[in-house]
Amino acid sequence: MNVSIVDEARAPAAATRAHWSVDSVAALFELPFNDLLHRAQSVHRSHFDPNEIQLSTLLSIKTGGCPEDCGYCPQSVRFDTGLADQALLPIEQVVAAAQAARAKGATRFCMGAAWRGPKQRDVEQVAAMIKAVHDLGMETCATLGMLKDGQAEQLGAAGLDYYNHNLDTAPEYYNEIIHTREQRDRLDTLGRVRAAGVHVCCGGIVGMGETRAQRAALIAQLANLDPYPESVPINNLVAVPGTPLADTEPLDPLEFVRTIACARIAMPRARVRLSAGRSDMSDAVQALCFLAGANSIFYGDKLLTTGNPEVERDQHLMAKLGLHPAAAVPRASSSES
Ligand code: SAM
Ligand code: DTB
Ligand code: SF4
Repeated sequence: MNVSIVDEARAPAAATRAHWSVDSVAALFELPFNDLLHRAQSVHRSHFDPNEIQLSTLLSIKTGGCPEDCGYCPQSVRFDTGLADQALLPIEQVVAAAQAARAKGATRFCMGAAWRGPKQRDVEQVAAMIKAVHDLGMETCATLGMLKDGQAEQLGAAGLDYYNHNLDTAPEYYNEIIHTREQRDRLDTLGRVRAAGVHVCCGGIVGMGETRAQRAALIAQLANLDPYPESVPINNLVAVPGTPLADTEPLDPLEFVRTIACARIAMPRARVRLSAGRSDMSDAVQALCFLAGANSIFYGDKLLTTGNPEVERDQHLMAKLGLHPAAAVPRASSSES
């Protein structure tokens, strides 16, 4: 199979179209590990400072009780995970968390809500939070579920830089994991975000029992979005007791590194984020992910409801690897798109 630089050479200067067939991504996965990492690091270096890392802090602004049935998620009302529900936080608490994240060096603050999608009243309340976080000089991100017409515009007008909405897994595996909405619904929301001029943050989860071919299909699908997302979170499943995926066999860490490398090659200018699952990763595996082209992490002691490496551990890791944090780039003057 041809794994030359053909696809990459067709990638235009901006983050616009370069078609990736599933076979061409699958062929990347099959490369000898050193060849794959060399290629990914070469692509990475031609678009980014290889020692720069972007730091995003997450906050769950509304927790649990979600009507959806995403098989990986501890926040679905359908699974008994022992999680305590929490209504939408008051804006003061959100701003205090953003200030604390900024003080620790985060430049992007991502607010997540366990909704199928926000109601109009929710959009108004979250818009006020976005404006307040934006006014702190941080990049803003929100992940609130499916959006209706006009909602992305409202969030964008409040100062939203990124909207996170993941494709999660390959189209042919999707219905094994989620039954309450289609991948098409997700693509529609992503279209609304794009049309509103808000940056797209879209990735997926690996380690959910999918095949390598399905991991390749997920990366190809993300890369073929036109344009591809500015920000691509690659999550390793956090297997939470009580969820249908609780007993899933963990993914080989080197296969996770390969997935990062393929994402970097297929989406050369995207911020590829080494996302959920870092708590169980050694420093050595994380270093390989950075070598493979990951240049962003979730930074802070918690993800939404599960753990993340402590800030001190991450600071130590960054110092050991000589990684320095990226500066905040507000949407109007972003160089990521
Ligand atoms: N409710 C909104 C939605 O689903 O669009 C926003 C919040 S949801 C928790 C955001 C994303 O977190 C999901 O799309 C999924 O990719 C990721 N996620 C959730 N639970 C996870 C887990 N246990 N392991 C890894 N990633 C997870
Ligand atoms: C994303 O891709 N991963 C983050 C963020 N976007 C919202 C969420 C990970 C959640 C992991 C499980 C939890 O902590 O609830
Ligand atoms: Fe709800 Fe989002 Fe969890 Fe799915 S991933 S159950 S939509 S909170």
